[in-house]
Amino acid sequence: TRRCARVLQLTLAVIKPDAVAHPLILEALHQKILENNFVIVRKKDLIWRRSDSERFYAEHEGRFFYQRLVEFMASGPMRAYVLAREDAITRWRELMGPTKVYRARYTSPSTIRAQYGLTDTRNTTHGSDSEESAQREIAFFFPEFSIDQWLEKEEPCLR
Ligand code: RTP
Ligand code: MG
Repeated sequence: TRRCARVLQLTLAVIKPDAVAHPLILEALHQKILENNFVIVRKKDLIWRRSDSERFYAEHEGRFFYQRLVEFMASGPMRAYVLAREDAITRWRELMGPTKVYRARYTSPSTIRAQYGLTDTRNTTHGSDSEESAQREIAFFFPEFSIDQWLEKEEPCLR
């Protein structure tokens, strides 16, 4: 095995339908990913069926925002990325900012959600919140992608 120049971590980042709908916002978010030294491991544009949405957000079933969340996430095209970086999970969530847009605008105005978010549901982006959810979510969006194969072929320094 090679010496590791840096230890990488994978995360799943999703650009939600509200942001994909606006070409300038979509491009700005893509640039932000590159500027922040993420390696784009995989990228895919897709549209969810309602049943995909319900499966992905099953843990939120019963919350007051569940219906509008699953409806919104199946309402139009999204873009999903597998991203690699040191501390990818935390770094992407820092760039997104707080879930609630009003809070984002108040406490962290330079974040993605503060700049482009519309509401707490239509808040531009999603990011995995732990290594366990990153694994699950990468498999959900990219069932054909094998982390182990990628590791062997391309990047032996993953954490
Ligand atoms: P996620 O679970 O997607 O990683 O997002 P998160 O931790 O930033 O936010 P969480 O509070 O867990 O919310 C899960 C999803 O529901 C949407 N949401 N809508 N009041 C609302 O309309 C509302 N509250 C939360 C969020 O946009 C997030 O995708
Ligand atoms: Mg959450």
